[in-house]
Amino acid sequence: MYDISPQDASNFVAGVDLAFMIILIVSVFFLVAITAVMIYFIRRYKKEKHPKAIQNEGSVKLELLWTFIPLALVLVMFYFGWMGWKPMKNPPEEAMEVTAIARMWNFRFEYENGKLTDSLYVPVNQPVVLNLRALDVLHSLYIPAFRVKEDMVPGNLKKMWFIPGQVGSYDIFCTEYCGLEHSYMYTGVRVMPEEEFEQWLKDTTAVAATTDASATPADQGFDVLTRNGCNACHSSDGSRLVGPSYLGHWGTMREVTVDGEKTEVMVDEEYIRTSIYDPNAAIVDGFNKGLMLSYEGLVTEEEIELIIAYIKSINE
Ligand code: HEC
Ligand SMILES: [Cu+2]
Repeated sequence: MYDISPQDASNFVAGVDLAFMIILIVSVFFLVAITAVMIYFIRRYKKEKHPKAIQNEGSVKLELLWTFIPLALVLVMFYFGWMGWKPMKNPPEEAMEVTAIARMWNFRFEYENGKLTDSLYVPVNQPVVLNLRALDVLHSLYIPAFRVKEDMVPGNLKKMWFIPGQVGSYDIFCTEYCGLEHSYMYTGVRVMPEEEFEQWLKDTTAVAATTDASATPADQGFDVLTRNGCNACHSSDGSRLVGPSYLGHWGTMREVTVDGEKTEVMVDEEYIRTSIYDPNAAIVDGFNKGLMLSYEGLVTEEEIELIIAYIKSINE
């Protein structure tokens, strides 16, 4: 068991809030004090009351006072800031590891047993380390309730850790501007009692179960697209987003660039499959290379069948 104040959402709340309070109190004190002295001087030294200006040559005592008092104050702020921050850099050995993967514009969480989810699930009162991976551009993972935030940098594995203190649901935001749909890049963290979490973690059918098996293949296909965040870049109504719409091209010839050369390809099952697993092999005319990343290992062959069923269904 870890020693977290019972009303705190994580082990870092106390340290961060204390540093915040101290800085806030110092700031408010000086706002009030400086404003008061300023008003006092305006009245005291106005022309009617003090008609002749005097030249002040300075005072060593005053100079020392207003050097050392602020120095002491900023050192106090530094001390509490440091004490709140330092434990964030030292995750305990026994912490459970989860990999957080960010891409334009969603988060994914991968557990040690291979389970993959789009919101974070963690057990209460157990340390959790998040390995932060960004696939395309800079993102930043922020859980305000836990007082933790860390940049996610492509090619640079950073870590974040915390001990959730209370069962409940909290927000996760991306706090690094990462393009068009940045403001929609949010999800949640669900803190569960330990037994419930163990149950949840073992149940690897849970992800598949979010798709209703009795739904038509086309509807299931749409679920797959939603779950993977494809709809941030592709519309179903013909409108142009970051990528081409799903509507209107099935069975037609597509103008693409392959290895720098323009050609035409037929939009069929094979083309859709390659577009998902190797998106930069053929770039659709008028769209940018390098924005869509491969979904190999994230979207299964069966899910691609469902996506194709969906694309066919809207193009009938
Ligand atoms: C970050 C934005 C982005 C995301 C997310 C994204 N795509 Fe794309 N996609 C693009 C862009 C841009 C293109 C056009 C350039 C190219 O051909 O690579 C494209 C092309 C495609 C094509 C070829 C379309 C055509 O009209 O010829 C298909 C199919 C496709 N994406 C499917 C998907 C699926 C399925 C997902 C989710 C699993 C997905 N995309 C996620 C940006 C994205
Ligand atoms: Cu982002």
